[in-house]
Amino acid sequence: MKILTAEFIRSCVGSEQFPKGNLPEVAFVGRSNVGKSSLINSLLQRKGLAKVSRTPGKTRAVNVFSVVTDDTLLSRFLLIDLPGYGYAKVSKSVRAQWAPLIEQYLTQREQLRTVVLLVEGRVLGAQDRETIDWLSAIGCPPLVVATKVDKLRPSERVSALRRLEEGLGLDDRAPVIAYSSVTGEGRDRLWAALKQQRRT
Ligand SMILES: Nc1nc2c(ncn2[C@@H]2O[C@H](COP(=O)(O)OP(=O)(O)O)[C@@H](O)[C@H]2O)c(=O)[nH]1
Ligand SMILES: [Mg+2]
Repeated sequence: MKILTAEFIRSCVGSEQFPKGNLPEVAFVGRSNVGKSSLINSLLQRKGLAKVSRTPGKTRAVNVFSVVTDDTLLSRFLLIDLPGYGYAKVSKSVRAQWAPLIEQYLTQREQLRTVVLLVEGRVLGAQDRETIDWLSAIGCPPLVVATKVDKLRPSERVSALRRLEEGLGLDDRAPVIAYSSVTGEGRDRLWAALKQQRRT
């Protein structure tokens, strides 16, 4: 699978700025600092495309990228980088502004093909299960990706991922995809899942 083009289109701070047209969309959600920007860069093989920020919670907009691949199953789509949620460092009033934007995006888009939820491979976040339940309830059951799996010791890896799947209530039909933006592990599996998956 070759990425022919991958480019930033725009940052949306209001729903009226969401893209027009009918290209399929793949949206990425996750807690701030979970490794979302790194994963997007790794997936698209473009180093600085999505900013990798050391300050958690900086991106509050819905960022739209346009992607063209050489694969007919997913040749042209929009990659949507949704703002991270759950920052301690962002004030309540700011949070109140952008949380509805995520919800508007997820509930309004007919073009939305897949929602990818990123969780940390090492730790089961308190909110992760709730987020899956919420996404499922609004009609967007997510594809779940465990990030930063290079940080798992080989001896703990299998049990850690199993614990994660159990904690998230995932079953064998929808196992977590183990990903590392450092080693590139999981990239092929994630692409395969994205090509396959269609929201029902
Ligand atoms: N070891 C390791 N660190 C990662 C990985 N992905 C991201 N990071 C680090 O985690 C931090 C947050 O990454 P970033 O992509 O900005 O997360 P975002 O806030 O979710 O967009 C940065 O310091 C990254 O270098 C990974 O796969 N492995
Ligand atoms: Mg980021």
